[in-house]
Amino acid sequence: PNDPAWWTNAVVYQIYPRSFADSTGDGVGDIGGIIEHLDHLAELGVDVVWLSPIQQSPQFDNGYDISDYRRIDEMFGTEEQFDLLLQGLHERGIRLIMDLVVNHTSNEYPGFQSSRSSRTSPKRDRYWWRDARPGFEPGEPGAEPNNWRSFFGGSAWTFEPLTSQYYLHLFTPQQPDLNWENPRVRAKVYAMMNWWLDRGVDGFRMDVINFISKDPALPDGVVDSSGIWGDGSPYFVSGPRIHEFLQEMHREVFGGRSGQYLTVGETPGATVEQALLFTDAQRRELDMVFQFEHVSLDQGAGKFDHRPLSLPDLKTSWNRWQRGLAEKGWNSLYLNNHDQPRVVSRFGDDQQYRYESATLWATLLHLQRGTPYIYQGEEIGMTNAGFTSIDQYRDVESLNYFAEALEQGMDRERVLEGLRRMSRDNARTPMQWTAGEHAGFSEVEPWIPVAANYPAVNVETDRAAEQSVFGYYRELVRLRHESDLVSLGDFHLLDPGHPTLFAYKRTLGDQALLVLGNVSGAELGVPSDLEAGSLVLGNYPDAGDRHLLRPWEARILDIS
Ligand code: TEU
Repeated sequence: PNDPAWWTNAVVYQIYPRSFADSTGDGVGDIGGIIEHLDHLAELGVDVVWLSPIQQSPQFDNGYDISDYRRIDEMFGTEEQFDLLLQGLHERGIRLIMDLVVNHTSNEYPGFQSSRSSRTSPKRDRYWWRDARPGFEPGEPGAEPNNWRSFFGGSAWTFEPLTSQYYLHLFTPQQPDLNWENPRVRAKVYAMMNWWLDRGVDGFRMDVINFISKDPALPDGVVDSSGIWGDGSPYFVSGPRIHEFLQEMHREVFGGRSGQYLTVGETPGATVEQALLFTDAQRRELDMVFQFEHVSLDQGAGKFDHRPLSLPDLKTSWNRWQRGLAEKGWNSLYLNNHDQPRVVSRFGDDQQYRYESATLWATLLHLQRGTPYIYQGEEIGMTNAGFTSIDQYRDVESLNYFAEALEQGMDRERVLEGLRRMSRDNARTPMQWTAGEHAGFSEVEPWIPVAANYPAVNVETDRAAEQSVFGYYRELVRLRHESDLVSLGDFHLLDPGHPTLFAYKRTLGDQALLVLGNVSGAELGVPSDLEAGSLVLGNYPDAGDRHLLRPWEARILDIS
């Protein structure tokens, strides 16, 4: 049928469970805490919850290292509580998608323990094992099978003395990569996915799913500035068999089902062309993908090497993705998640114009064509952590970077500045519910410090305020639900070169909306050809002067 899919006017809310709400008093968020706040999600109006991993894990990468795919980790609660959560969401008309982490498992996953135990283990080939590089002694520096670097620092290979071979891990050594060339690996993943769908969940967010197909020759990458490590990404980003595997997964898991599901692939490094192949509905691969172009524009040599965002670069990038997936395929729309610093601090003004800049970026994102994702805390304008000491950080990526950068002689203050801006912990501080102790997240000291501004920035205070970020997000969600122009209209970027004006149109038949954003803390004159229209929604208390945009002002105008 040509009816647009149900998710074309849906909004997804991401919960990072360990930082959402603690109901057991151990300082870590849990399922009971989520159940206590289901009405918060229903009042926001979201249609889907994406839940970051809650399966059994030793937590080297906060649950993205799974040791039992069919068991809830007791730190998050019981199997019964999970079923209560699912029921509580479904009762409110909200779907639940799980985080599918199948590029790698935990090193404590029984299958890996068997695989590593001997070269003749029946499960040896479920992971990537290789001999030392020819001419090198096993275990000696430089003997790694190739020069790929892990995303979290160091080599992507770890030597296992037990069998005198190395195993591949694109992330931590506790996250060995699964060998998807092995049909048994694929069959086990599909069986596990079917098990979760049979339990009643509504789909999956798929962790680095475009990394699962590697070039089996595992060639060296081009050596990077380190002079030691190579960039292996040409050999595992959207690799040789990725579309074959995704189409097989779709057949084996969703093919025989009639329900309304959602699959969203996290595809770092994916281009518009590749995303078209991933999300063209005729190809039966994925419904949509998370791409990383717009969240790389403020990065120099590496993630922690900051360069100021150029707005024209962002407009160009978003326009490329809007136009590229206009006819076929579908965009995910996000600026925040558990891996990204908070946008109000990153691209806005989290001091003087926190409300205005948070709601401006929300407008510019939510009025595009695609499915918007709201990350916990974004709906009240939560800011970066503001950490000043390395002792406050928890994220393995940040801690490894700190150690490595200091070892390479980088200035400590500069390294801390890089973390202050870009650490993933900026998104992982406890959800700020009230102005009370520990921001109402927990009765005890949380696993990671609460951001210092919680007395002013919290759900209770925000929802009682004249200018409520939550209230504004609720209007954006309502607009998407009520307007097919917002969900399905064409996207037309205006004035691409303007350094601080972000303006675009949406058109559908004889309907048209004009979105204006002043991405700056200074007043901005509105070009005369953009002054018309009746205000649909704005982030200032009054309509203001149509010739002028106030600092961080957003205006949605009906120009039909
Ligand atoms: O993220 C993959 C990924 O691309 C990020 O690690 C990104 O490269 C990095 O955060 C940039 O700083 C997924 C999960 O979202 C992330 O939390 C996990 O750490 C990672 O995969 C491994 O599972």
